[in-house]
Amino acid sequence: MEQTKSLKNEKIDLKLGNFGSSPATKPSLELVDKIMNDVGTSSFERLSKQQPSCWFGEWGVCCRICYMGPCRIPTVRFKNGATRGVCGATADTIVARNLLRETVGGASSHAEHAFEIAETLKLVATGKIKGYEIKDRKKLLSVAKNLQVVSDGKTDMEIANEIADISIGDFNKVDNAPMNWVKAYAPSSSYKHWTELGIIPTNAWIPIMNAMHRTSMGNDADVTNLLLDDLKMGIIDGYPGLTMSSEISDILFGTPKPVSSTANIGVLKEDYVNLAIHGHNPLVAEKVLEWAVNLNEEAKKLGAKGINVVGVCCSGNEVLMRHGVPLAANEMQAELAIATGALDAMVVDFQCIWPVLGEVASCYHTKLITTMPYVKIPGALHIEFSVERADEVAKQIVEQALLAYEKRDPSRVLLSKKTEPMIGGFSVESIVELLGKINKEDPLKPLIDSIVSGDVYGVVGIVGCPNPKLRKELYTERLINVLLKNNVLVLVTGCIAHISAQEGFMNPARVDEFDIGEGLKGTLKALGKLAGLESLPPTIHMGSCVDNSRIGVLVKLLSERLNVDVSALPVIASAPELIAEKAVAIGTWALSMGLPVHTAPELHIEGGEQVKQILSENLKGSIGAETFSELNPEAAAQKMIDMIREKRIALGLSS
Ligand code: NFS
Ligand code: SF4
Repeated sequence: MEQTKSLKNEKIDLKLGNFGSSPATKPSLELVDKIMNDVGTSSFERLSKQQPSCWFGEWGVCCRICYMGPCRIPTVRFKNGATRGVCGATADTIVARNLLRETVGGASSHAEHAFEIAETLKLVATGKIKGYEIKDRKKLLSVAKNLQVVSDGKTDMEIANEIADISIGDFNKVDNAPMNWVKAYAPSSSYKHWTELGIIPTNAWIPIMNAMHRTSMGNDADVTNLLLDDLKMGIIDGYPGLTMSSEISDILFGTPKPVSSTANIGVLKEDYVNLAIHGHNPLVAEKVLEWAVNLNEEAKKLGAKGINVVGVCCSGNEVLMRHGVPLAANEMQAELAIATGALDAMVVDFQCIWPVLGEVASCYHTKLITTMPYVKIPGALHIEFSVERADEVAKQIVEQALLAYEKRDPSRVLLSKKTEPMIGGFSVESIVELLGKINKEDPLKPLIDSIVSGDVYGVVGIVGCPNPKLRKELYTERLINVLLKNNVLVLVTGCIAHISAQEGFMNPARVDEFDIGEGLKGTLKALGKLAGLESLPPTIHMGSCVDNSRIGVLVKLLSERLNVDVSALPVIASAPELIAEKAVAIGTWALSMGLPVHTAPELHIEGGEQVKQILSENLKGSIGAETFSELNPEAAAQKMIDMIREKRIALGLSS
């Protein structure tokens, strides 16, 4: 018995990160063993088989954009070998081109997400589709105001139609006027810097085309020129990407308000039909949720207690924020949710959906359902979604979950009953409303006062993904711990929000349990009381990855209210377990706004001396911000605290 236990512990050590370290999450570690037994693969196993990873790629000095190559530049690290590619490209040119292409990948993802939602608003406004409607009139009017659409004397549909036209126009207009969404939502100091640098985009599609063009063989070799375009791509990610997605989603589905829910794999229930929503598109997620409610009685006819919808990744965050749907799994845990043997269906749309899910699902009774014409996965059932056929498709998806439930094999189920209570749903509107209870005329003042007094020493937005390379050491949890201890207010989104919730950082009842600085703890408790809670949670969940736009709006409000440059604010952005190109693009947007950006792992720029110099030093002179990487979470937190201190001193605040 003793021996088994110690063996088990050894195994756990290796795999600890997959479900966090809290007592609530530990039982789920067994799922890593289960997936290895049942399927023969897991994220850690696949990562280990990729070792040692290729340092040329890691340092960004591998170029394969033409067939004279692939070329790689060993001399950035060793004495001998090539200093240039066949075409003469230097390490710096290769690194800068690769970085820009990464950012394009991210910006394209967010731009297409936004475009699909803007198109849907157009169809709603012109009465061409039935399944969606304008749910949040207040938000409609506020977006109209921001975009300078006159609403007086117009119907909601007319206003929505104009918003949709301006939004779609920002993609396909060919004049030289700045994009409307950038003008409307950029902080004024950032906008000024971008004007000086000449990087304000006039359209979303042309710069994406241009960036792919200029980074192809035999074009832009000038590192500064390439990096300026990288910043422009960040701006595209931020506005006709993130901001447009969140703002129009709020119009169609409602602006989030604080909502309680639960997190962890234990949110799957043995006696229910379990249906997971995975991906990023609220157009799909909202409809599936609606039909799960509609068909709940059908589940009872099968002997289940009902249909239990749970969230994975950012689709999970979308439906958590607006409906309190529990958070089952982050990106990396999606395969483990299937390995419970209790998940009847997983519906996916786009982004962060690992191809392995098809293979994993085929080892169980789980139906993996793809919905996007451009995201098909071997082993999945494809039911193509369109907003015109949304109801019909969502109904079919839920029916698939019901059919699969009947095939569930109880002998193959491994479920933990442990869940972690959480509060999410913090939109800027809900934060302002809460602060307005202290100061109605000037709602931002209480937050500013707390920053001035040092109760809130600074703010760090921790965003992005769970990277198996850093999950094992619980990088995110350790980073958050140090920041909280030092009175830093932590805002979270994306899969970091999943990690945070699983660890208990979103449970107000645990605010005394964590080692949180007295000033911050007092502020969280005082604000929590006003919200009718015992405290605000230690970390504030602001939504999915596109909802980083909400952090952007908050930054805009603060910098304009204080009339200081964004770069002067004691605010930092961090992507502590960076995976996706989207996270690179979000970081680039934050950087372009003037926020210092921390990443781990390091961006693929180590091989480009000049690129590193510009990103970590020279940009401070123009936009006032820099990137930095730190692989030790405690050291990273300390670096952030030091940066915040410098900014506080420059603002004349207590250090
Ligand atoms: Ni963001 Fe959301 Fe998660 Fe990373 Fe992927 S789901 S968009 S990229 S992995 S946080
Ligand atoms: Fe090599 Fe130049 Fe071709 Fe890149 S573009 S693969 S560096 S020859």
